[in-house]
Amino acid sequence: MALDEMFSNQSEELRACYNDLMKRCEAHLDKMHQKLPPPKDRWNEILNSHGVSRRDFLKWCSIMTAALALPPVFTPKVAKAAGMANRLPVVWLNLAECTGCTEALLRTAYPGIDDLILDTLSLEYHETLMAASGYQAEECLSEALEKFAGQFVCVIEGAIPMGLNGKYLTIGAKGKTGYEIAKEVASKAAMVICIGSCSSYGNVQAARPNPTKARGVAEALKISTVNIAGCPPNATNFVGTLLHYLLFGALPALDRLGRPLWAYGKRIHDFCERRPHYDAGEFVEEWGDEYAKRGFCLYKVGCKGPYTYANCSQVRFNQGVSWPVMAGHGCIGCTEPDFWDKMAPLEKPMADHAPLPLAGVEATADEIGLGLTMVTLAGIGAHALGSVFRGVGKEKGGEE
Ligand code: FSX
Ligand code: SF4
Ligand code: F3S
Repeated sequence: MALDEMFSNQSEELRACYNDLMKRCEAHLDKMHQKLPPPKDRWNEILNSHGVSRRDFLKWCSIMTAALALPPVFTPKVAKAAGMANRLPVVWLNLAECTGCTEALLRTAYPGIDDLILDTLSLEYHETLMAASGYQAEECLSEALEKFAGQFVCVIEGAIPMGLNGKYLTIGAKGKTGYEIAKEVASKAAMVICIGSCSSYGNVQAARPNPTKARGVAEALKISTVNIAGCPPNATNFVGTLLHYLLFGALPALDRLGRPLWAYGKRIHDFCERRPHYDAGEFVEEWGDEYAKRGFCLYKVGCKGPYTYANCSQVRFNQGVSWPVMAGHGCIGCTEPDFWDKMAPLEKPMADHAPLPLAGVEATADEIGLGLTMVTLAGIGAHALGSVFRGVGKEKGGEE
């Protein structure tokens, strides 16, 4: 369907806006097609060799189009961008981290289409995956920086230790610090994507007492980054960000923590399949109890979904099989800054160990942070407390 036809019922202004967006998108895709190096393998052949039909691929593209908040008429453009992803040079740095992000993103037994995109990225440098080591690896990095200057995407996994002049993390034969390497690579990149909560905000590496003075990349280097938060993050959110860049040559709309709004704009709590139980005051009281078996809400055993912004329930993990709350454990808030400190103890409700806030309100992603946590606690704490008084007919063996 043509754009004008699709938006025939919409205002002139909206139609003009989408027309402009489409023109920008077409121009950028053409530019990328001219500019990017040729692919090592053709995308169609990659799909064929993994038994993915064109129909399945287009279905995936329409899901990604919707996820990126674009109208369906952009689906063929998303398909074109996806087919170009394996031509985008990527330099991937591993700093202070556990390599869980790489594990979660690049290793999968039954790859879906986003996994295939990740598997076939043109990785010019990735310490964990590359065959080269020592001086040879350092040469690969210098060559990539020179050959693809201003063109490559820098992906950073892990925090940057700033203590002892950065010496808590030195890498490679020349003993450069993580800070020095990240600074040099980021300065030559087209954009910097922080993969995981460690590079986004410091995360477990920066948890109290943080002896290495680890920091997130944006804070350490004083630059803007796109933060694909999560410990580990979701492959779909990373792939969507790459697609957005290929489509428009620009960053997606971000919240104040640098997270793409299309992926981190809503609370876990608002799209949780256990939410009706929360609303009905039906809670798991302790691990393995009758209520756990009945899939009740996990708030009282520590779920931090009410304070956490991410799309885990919609995109899920492991080829869409499950996500933490579905698997039976509360969300631990892994997409939020300082969650190891602020959300601990992870298996107890916030209301048990934080001061009571002023009033219960709903909030936008931009209001997350301690302020929001404190405010939201009121509503949540009161609600959980209310359920105790109501008894909600949940004495062991009681009726729902
Ligand atoms: Fe951090 Fe990634 Fe958590 Fe680990 O490396 S976001 S500790 S899953 O893997 O950086
Ligand atoms: Fe779901 Fe957790 Fe919210 Fe309960 S508190 S509805 S388990 S997100
Ligand atoms: Fe992390 Fe919570 Fe999702 S723990 S993976 S943000 S459900």
